[in-house]
Amino acid sequence: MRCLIIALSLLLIIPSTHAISGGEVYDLLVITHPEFISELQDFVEFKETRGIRTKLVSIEDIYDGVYFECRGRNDAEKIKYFIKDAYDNWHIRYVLLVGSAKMIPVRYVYLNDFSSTWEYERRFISDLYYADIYDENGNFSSWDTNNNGFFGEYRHEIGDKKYSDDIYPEPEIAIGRLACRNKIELRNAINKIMNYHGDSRLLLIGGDSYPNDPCGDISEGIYLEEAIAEKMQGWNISRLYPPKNFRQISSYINNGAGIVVMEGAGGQHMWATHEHDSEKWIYYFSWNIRMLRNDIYPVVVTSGARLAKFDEKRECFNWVFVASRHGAVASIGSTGLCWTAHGKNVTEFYLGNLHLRFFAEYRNATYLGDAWRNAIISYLRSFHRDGVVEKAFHLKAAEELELFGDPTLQIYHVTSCDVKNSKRYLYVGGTGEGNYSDIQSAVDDASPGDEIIVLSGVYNENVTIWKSLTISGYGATLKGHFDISAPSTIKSFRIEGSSYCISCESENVTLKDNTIVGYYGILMNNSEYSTISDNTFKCIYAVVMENSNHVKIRNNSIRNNWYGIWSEGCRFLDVEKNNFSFNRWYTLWLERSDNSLIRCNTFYMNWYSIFLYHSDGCTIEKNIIVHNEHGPQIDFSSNNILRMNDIRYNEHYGVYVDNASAGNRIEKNNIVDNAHNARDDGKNIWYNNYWSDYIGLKYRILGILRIPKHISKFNFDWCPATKEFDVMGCHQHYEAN
Ligand SMILES: [Ca+2]
Ligand SMILES: [Ca+2]
Ligand SMILES: [Ca+2]
Repeated sequence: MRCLIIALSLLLIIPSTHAISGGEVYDLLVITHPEFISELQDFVEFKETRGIRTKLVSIEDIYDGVYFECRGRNDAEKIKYFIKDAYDNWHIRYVLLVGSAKMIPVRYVYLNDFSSTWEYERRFISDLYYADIYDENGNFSSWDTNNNGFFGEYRHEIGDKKYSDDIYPEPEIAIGRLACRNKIELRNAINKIMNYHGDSRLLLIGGDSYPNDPCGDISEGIYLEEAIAEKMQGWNISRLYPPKNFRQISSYINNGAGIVVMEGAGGQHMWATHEHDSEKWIYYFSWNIRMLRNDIYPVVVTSGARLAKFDEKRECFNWVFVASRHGAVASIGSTGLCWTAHGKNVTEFYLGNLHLRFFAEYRNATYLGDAWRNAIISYLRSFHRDGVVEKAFHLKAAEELELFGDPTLQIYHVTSCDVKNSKRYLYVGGTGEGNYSDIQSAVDDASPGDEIIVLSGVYNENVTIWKSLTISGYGATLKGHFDISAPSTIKSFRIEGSSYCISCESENVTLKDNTIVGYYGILMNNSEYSTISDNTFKCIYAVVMENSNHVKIRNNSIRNNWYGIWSEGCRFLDVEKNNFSFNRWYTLWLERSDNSLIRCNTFYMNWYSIFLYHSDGCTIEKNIIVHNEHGPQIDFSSNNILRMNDIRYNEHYGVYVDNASAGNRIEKNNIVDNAHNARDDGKNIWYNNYWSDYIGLKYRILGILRIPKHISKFNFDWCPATKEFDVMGCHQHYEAN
């Protein structure tokens, strides 16, 4: 608003020959059909509260000369003169027309675009007419310089003669239209404008507009939208390339978007595109728009023939977006045939180029109408006005660009907060436009926070990740390794490393859903607060970790390795719900790894199961430790708790504590049918365990008398349990998950 006020005050300094001394000043002029005057009161008040000085005028007042002398040969020209007077006297910068083509006259232009006969378009609507007030010489821009009653002529054929008006339609103001046919449509449109908040999500919908094009054989919609995405960095971008069907488009819009771009083909009431080089159409119809249920109202930008043509009975696609209850707050599309270039020229010429400029301006504009106006100005100034066909197409692209909506709609700009939360998706593999062929190139190009989608295939490379990314495999195998030095996520890969698969030297790394095959699986160093979950390992060493506190290791399948988890100097580990089985040497080795929690894991048929070495203050509970060579072993480790575990059928000791360990508390475990159930060479506390070899089970009276259970060498469980403990709860829960 500050910018606008400055601009207006500059205008006030410039002496105007038409200025009424002490006169009114407005930002926005609303020209309405009289039927809507009362409906628009709320809207005018709303605009005023937003700092937009608004003047509401009915076309009858214009024709009756209530404010300014009524001039003009026809109604459209009368309105245009009025806008000129309002611009000169009230210093308006924006105009909103309220009424359908029948209610507020439209200007048809007669531009011959030299297209083939069957699609020849003799005339089309241009609301730009009302916005181009002055010509290049500072005179009223009539758009009928040959004064024959036809406007915007360009090689217009009458009989065997061709007529042209000499116009250069650079707009002085921004204009939008609410092409309402009734009060319901107006109410819907106004409600959305008044409840508009904006959103940082940008939805790009497109495919191949011209299959088998001769200019690169690309998917034009995608190519253009990726160029738009470049201009909209920081936005949270979703891509439907191409959409599967109308349902998918609707569900994405219902999900919420701040801007929706649909680059494709069209036919007034329907938009369509193709898969790459496919002739089959994928449609989206005006009745699909009417079924939308979104609460976040986007600005919709379309390409496609006559999607903004609003002078027929048949529904106008772009207008339905704004007129329906949900849908869009505003839309921009073409009232005519909508020329876009083939192949890679799509971004260079015509509407595609104009769209790019629109988004470039969008980023800098305060109000939506400014983006529309500035894009047209920048576009008209850029092209060479030589060449008959080119000129026709260029002029037409600008003249047919229709904004349905409030030109003073405040543009939503992404903030640093959005930028932080936004992410782009980069694709590796597959056949999509712009996809990378290797993962490292995508990593190099990505920005922190982006996600890299790696499609199915085998990738022979070593990938270095030094920024915060999510890298997701979809059927992808990496033959090589990931080196991670920033908080990142690697998920759903198969990784076959020649020496190791993943090395982490960063905190907050997440490694999830991977299949990891190598000599070393994961090497972690100084990776605090990282997570290793839901992976499958087939390695010599599955996980080797050093100096990494607070790491979560959950739900992994660690089977058929030599070493499972080897931890040195990692405190506060959280090892839960893993399946450790058939590992041939140390399965869970914790060395100097104090205060760790080992809970609800299964240890089955391993050589060593749990080994605490110089580790104090750990809790080992509710694990199932069966059929291993060795049950839990505690060496040089004190003050740990071993509780509620099921320790059964192990081939050596069920529980072994050496003479350098003290103060460990072993309670409420089931210690059943191990070769030797327990041995304690130190001074530890055994309490209330269930022992399969407790004599009190055989002679119940001894149990009732609480005869202690002797533990070799020098210790006793003073209160042995006579019933097994149920430790299965968390395991069942795990299975259910
Ligand atoms: Ca003319
Ligand atoms: Ca002009
Ligand atoms: Ca193509």
